[in-house]
Amino acid sequence: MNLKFCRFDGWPQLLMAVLLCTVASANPTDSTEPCDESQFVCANGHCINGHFRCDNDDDCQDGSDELECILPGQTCTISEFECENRKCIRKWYVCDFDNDCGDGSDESNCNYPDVPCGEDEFRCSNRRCIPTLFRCDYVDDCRDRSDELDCIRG
Ligand SMILES: [Ca+2]
Ligand SMILES: [Ca+2]
Ligand SMILES: [Ca+2]
Repeated sequence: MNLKFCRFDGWPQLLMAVLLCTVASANPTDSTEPCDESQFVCANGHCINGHFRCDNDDDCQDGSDELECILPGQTCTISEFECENRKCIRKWYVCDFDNDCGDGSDESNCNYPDVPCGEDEFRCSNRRCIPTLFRCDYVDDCRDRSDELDCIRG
């Protein structure tokens, strides 16, 4: 039997290296401890002192401790839009043709892309396009009732 390979000096070291690497890479997950109650859990899993949250300093190093912060004098979080009536709505509800604020302030000052309505669509006063079939069906599909105006009801 040829044991030449087993006696090759490189093999034990290589094996050790593989073993060590395996152990080392398994370790971080094993040693992750939950943050304690006074700490803030960053999106990247780091624990930071709760006092460092929303202090305008990126302590998590992924910015997550500075997200959703309510700034002094502001009632909405930074991911929200503050309506003129002080209501807070999600930012993506701004300029989506829906009056989410209730006072229309999320739909004012909008630069709507000037997409023409399709052939079978009706252009609402608020520029939303709805299927022509929805016109005069007693449902406010435009959300500004313009599809229910000037209807000849029989
Ligand atoms: Ca911070
Ligand atoms: Ca809206
Ligand atoms: Ca309708």
